[in-house]
Amino acid sequence: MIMKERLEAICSKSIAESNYEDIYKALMTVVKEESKTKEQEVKGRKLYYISAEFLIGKLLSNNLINLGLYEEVNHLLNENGKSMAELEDVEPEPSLGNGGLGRLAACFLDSLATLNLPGDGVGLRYHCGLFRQNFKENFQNETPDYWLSGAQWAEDTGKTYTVSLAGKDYEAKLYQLDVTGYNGRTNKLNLFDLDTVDERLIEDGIHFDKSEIEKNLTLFLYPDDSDEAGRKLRVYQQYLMVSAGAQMILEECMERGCNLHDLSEYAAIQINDTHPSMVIPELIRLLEEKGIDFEEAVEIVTEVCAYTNHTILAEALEKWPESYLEEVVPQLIPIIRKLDKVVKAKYEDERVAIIDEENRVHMAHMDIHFTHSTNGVAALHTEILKDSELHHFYELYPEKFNNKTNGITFRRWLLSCNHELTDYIESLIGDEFKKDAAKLKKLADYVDDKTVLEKLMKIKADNKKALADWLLEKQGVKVNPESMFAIQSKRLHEYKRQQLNLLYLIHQYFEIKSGHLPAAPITAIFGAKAAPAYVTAKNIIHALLTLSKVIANDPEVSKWIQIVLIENYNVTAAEKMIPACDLSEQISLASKEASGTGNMKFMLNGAVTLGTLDGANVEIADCVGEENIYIFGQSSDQVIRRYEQGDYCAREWYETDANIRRAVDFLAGDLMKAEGDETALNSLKNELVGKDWFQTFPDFNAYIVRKNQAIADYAGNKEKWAKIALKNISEAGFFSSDRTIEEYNKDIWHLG
Ligand code: 26Q
Repeated sequence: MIMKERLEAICSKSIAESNYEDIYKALMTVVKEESKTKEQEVKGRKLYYISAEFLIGKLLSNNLINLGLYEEVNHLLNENGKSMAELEDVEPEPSLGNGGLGRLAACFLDSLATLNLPGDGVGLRYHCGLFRQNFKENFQNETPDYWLSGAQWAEDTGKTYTVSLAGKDYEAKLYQLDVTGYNGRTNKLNLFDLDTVDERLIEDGIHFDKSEIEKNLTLFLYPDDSDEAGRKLRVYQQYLMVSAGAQMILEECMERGCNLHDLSEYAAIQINDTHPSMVIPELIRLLEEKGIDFEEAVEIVTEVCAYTNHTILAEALEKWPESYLEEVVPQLIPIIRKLDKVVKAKYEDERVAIIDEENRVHMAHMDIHFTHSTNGVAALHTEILKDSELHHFYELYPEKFNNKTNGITFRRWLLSCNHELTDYIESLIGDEFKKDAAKLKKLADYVDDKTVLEKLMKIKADNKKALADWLLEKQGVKVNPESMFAIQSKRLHEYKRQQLNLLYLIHQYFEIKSGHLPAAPITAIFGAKAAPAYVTAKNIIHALLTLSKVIANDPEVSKWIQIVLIENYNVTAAEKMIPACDLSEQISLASKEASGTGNMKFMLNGAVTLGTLDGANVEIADCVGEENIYIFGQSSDQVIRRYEQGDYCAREWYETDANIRRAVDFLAGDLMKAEGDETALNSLKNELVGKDWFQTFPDFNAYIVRKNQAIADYAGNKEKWAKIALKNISEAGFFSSDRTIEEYNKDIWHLG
């Protein structure tokens, strides 16, 4: 049946008469039917990617593209006076992740299915995803993100698994949603939930009663962990996920003929950071229950599991007090203690122990000892793990350490979010790049072709106009599409240094006031959520919102600079922002950003990077060459040395550098206080002058010089700028998650 008849049969009326909700539901049905035909029987080893986050974003358009139905549906809508954009607005975004780690998991699922590899996701079905952010009186406010209303992609499988938490049994229900590959197979994302969870528990904002587990367990993605009840809830969530997940994995493998001794021939489990690490003792427990002795169970689990590290920030490495685990998962305690004993018998070094002298359980340590692979997510990150953060482990197990530089799926981050650029690339080099990203290199043939360069800039201009329209409609903000769009979008964190960008904008304010005008007008666009309990991050948002008003009130400066914070930055917003970006701000303190993946998305869409030599920026610079990227700032070696010496004194920089002092004083000066909150602004100023833990000041002047250079190049020579953009697109192939997944498969998983 052709699409029109299929949809009209489901809607029981013509497309023209149907509303968007009807069409959305009908298309969901069609997609589900089509994706079902692409399910494949699994032979050999299957991957289970277990992760507390899957930041999948809206699914309709992406599924239509992957199933080859997009053009037909788009045409049909247009014929009937409807638009895909309005249809997309009907779908709520599942924000089941915080940021990079969760989005990476979603990109990996797309690539697995596209590459025809058997690989499912395992996670949790949170009733509310990451909080919704809105701005009120220049502050961030949080409200719950109810996304589970209306038609659902995920279906109730009818299967449940019993999970014991604090000595009580709970039924974890399995929901599954289809992961369609681009011209590939269909895999599954398995999400567990409890039927008893009750959204009425939510009080004002995102607060809720943390005492009743059966009512609140999967209510929120990462509930506030600033108090003890919150932290424990996180352990409850993690164990629900790993216990139900492990039971499901064993059941599936046994159905396929596995006798458990040979589990590694049926399953590979990738542990996405330490959040699912309890899967190790849980699998050992389940194998022992089925009659396998401890030593063999440990061997099997070590062969099956592999661990990915996403951070070197010590505070983000999970260490649970043994007492928490004793309360929540007493059944794992004897196993964890046994594993700790095995380690202590082998290695005297306290630094590699699982349970430390303060009775804290180091999840990452358990992962490294009892999996066969530990990987970092960019070349520099992996080197830092080996040389410093995890050096003692590297000495014990050099063969376990490996790098897998992150990637992004081109289906969502080019084909779906930037149709105009995709079509143009296809008209130049054919469509092979959609499945074989390395083919983008062919674009390099056109770097001297004026027509191509002009068209590229025309596409960018169209995308900027589209973002401007969207901003006006969503936030009532009017921006100048002729200005340079410099975008920093990522979670708000001091190490990512939105505050460096903030100080630059203040610096420009002074420069403009004294007659030193920038080479082009700039729209500085931010997208960032701050963790609700992270005071300094919230103060940085407050300072940006306040400065935005101060500048808007000043006609002399507002001609040149406008600051826009996008409310509720999420995947959907990113899809609008990324194609419209001229300058991609990747300015973390070198050594701190494990990889970054936004940097890759911007590059692929023809933005030019302004960044430090951190994370995957290093590899982007290697690919495009130093003339096609704006690099500044201290090297990671210098930063690490400064930390080791412990002699960084922010106040000295503040007192001796006039630029720094001028900008920082303005931050908490009269103009800002008139518009903003004195306490918050003072506290941010004190944080910077008194500590500046992420070394903003030493990079400040280098950032100003490099950024101004980029703006001058953009304004002065559009053709040269277009060439740099084209070079960036042509070198983006390496950053396809298809390449990343192929490496994981070759080195770690050996699927199928
Ligand atoms: C830990 C303990 C208690 C509460 C929360 C957490 C927690 C939650 C989320 C710790 C870490 C995360 C998320 C980390 C993350 O997104 N890391 C990013 O991973 C990306 C994919 O590898 C990298 O590109 C980024 O550099 C890295 O920051």
